[in-house]
Parts: sequence; structure tokens; C-alpha cells
Amino acid sequence: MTSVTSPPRGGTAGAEAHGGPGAAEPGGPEAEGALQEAFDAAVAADERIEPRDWMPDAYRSTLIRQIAQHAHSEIIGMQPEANWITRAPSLRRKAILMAKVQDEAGHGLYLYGAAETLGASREELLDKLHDGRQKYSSIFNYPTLTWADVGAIGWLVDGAAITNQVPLCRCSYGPYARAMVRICKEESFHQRQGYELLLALARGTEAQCAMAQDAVDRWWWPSLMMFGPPDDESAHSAQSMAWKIKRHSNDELRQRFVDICVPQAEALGLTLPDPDLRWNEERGHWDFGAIDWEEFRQVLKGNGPCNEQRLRRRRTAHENGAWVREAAAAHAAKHAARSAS
Ligand code: FAQ
Repeated sequence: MTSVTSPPRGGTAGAEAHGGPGAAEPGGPEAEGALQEAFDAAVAADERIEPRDWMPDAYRSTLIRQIAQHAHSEIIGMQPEANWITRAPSLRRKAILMAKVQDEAGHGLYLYGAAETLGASREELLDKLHDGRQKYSSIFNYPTLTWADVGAIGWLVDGAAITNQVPLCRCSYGPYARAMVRICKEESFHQRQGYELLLALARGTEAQCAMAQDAVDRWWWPSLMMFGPPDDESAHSAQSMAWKIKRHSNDELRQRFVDICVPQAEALGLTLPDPDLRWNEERGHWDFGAIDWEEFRQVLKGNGPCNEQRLRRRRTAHENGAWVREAAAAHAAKHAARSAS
């Protein structure tokens, strides 16, 4: 975006350029008004907002909230599947699963990096995750009870993530949009490996097929909840869509996901656990049954089956990694001192 980075306010790196109340300098309310106009025009023209551009404080804090929640989801999301790495049924499956779990860590890093461009420090974001001030996706508070859950997560959870994230590649904030391009490519591989795993089970013995069906039964409804509350209860959607952070509403994306999954389930020979699923000729979409929003609210409140375990494990991993962070900081300081002298 060029118009908002013009000389009066652009060009400086660091805290001032990262905005907050001082970012509109020089000038008073008039300059601020001009900056707001340039920002609005850039968003309307589908231009990208970049880290050193002026942006409204609320735009910045909304992005930090969403990107941080997304980053936290990626790293907490490593836990349910990591649970099966040591018990993968073959070397091939183990190698695939290890690569996938590592990818999720990488996604967390891109996303924390994107949040840092907005002036949020990684330490601060992790502190907020660890003490419960920031959320992570509800889906990762469910247990992985059998090997088939690895397939169901790939097919449904990564599938829902892609449906939600492909439009985010066109998000108005440049660093987030660019991170999403790479993440979506990797998620696409994740989704396919899950589908292929479930297909192998569905075509296997009776017991394997039953295990696949049971996993789909347990992961279907929580996957639909990943898209967030219904539109009329979504606190942030209207503003986020006006800013072109979100391009579609929660319900639109949820419907898109259901429409994609129904024929895929049929191809797998598995049943989606919803007696109300019906093709609606008039709407050109699949109708589906009522989601248990009380369950969603309870999981968000910390009362899901695994909330406590997930956060406890995350905090322990962070504490155990303290020496690595200290060593890295000491190493960097030593090199900085050497090059200064
Ligand atoms: N879980 O007003 P809205 C993945 C919160 S990555 C928990 O509709 P918004 C990859 C929401 O934060 C999965 N909280 O909010 C993977 C807000 O609370 P707040 C994560 C939720 O932001 C696969 C309140 O409810 N993906 O799976 C959830 O406009 C396999 C009101 O909601 C992303 O984060 C939820 N499901 O829309 C990794 C994508 N839904 O903040 C490992 C980016 C809503 O005011 C293994 N995020 N809330 O306290 C988004 O697109 C949006 O943030 C939504 C929510 C759509 C999630």
C-alpha cells in the first residue's frame, strides 16, 4: 500500500512506526483523519496493509487477537496427534505423522512472526496463552482415543482449517495473508494424508472400518464448531469483514465445509453422524442438524475433556525449554558484542 506510507508518517521502523496513539504524527486530529481515509481507501481497493503503514488501533488489536489465537491453536494442536507418533502402525505412517506435527510447529512460528510485525512480543503472547487470557481453538480439547483419530483429524480438522484459511490468504494485512499461503499448502497435504488413512481403514477389516466410523462420529460436530459461533452471535465478524480480515462469515464457511464433506464421506463409505443431513435443492446446499452450542461454550470456558491437560503440558514444555531460550539469547548477545567490537 503506497498511499498510507507516504513520508509524513511512514519510513520509521520500531515502536513508533508500529503505531499506537503516536503513529499518526506529525499533526493532530486532521492528520489522523487523513490517515484513516487513506487506510479506508486502501482496504476498499483491496490493497495490503503492511507493518509500517498507519492503521487504526482497533484493527491492530483485532489482528493480534486473531493471529495469536491462531498461532496458539497450531502449537497446542500438536498435542492430540503427537500422542500417536510412538504407536503409528508402520514406519511410513510414523514418518508422515512426525512431518505433520512438525509442520504445525512451523505454522505457529510463522504466525507468531506475523503477530510480532504488529508490535506484540512472542513472550507476551505465550504468557497470555499460559495464563488463559488468550484462547486457542476449541477442537484441540478433545482426546485422540484411537489411531483412526489421526485420520479423522487430518480429514476433518485440517479440512475445516483449510476452508477457513484459504480466504485468509486474501486478508487485508500483508504478513498474515502471506503466512496463510504457505500454511494452506501444507494443510492441504495434511488433509489428504488424513483422508488416505481413513480410506485405508474403511477398506480394511470390519474392526478397522468400525474404528474409522467411530472417529468420524466423535470429530464431526467439534469440527463444525471450529468455524466459531453462529453469525448472529459472532461478536467480531461484522467489523472483521468490513476490514477484510475475514472474507466470509462463520456460517458461510461452515456450510461450505459441510457441502465439501458429504460427498467425501460417501466416497469413504462412512456416515456423517447427523440424521438431519439432507440435500436442499432450493438452496443448493446440504441442510444439517443443530449444533450443540452449549458444548462449545463449555469447551471455551475451560470445561472440555482435555483443556486442563493441554494447557498443563504446554506450560511444562515451555518451562523445560527455558534453558534453550537462555542459551540462544546468550549466543546472540555474544555475537552482537563481537561484531560491535
Ligand atoms: N475456538 O466473533 P467470533 C488448525 C471465539 S488452526 C475457540 O466469531 P472471530 C490447524 C473468538 O475468538 C485452527 N474460540 O470471533 C491445525 C471470540 O472470542 P474472543 C484455528 C473461538 O475471531 C490442524 C469469540 O469466540 N484457526 O486447526 C472459536 O471473528 C490440525 C467470538 O467469536 C484459526 O484460528 C473456536 N473454534 O472468528 C493444527 C483461524 N470460534 O477472542 C493442528 C483464524 C470463535 O473475543 C492440527 N481465526 N471463538 O475472546 C479465525 O478465522 C477466526 O478467529 C474464527 C473466529 C473464525 C476462529
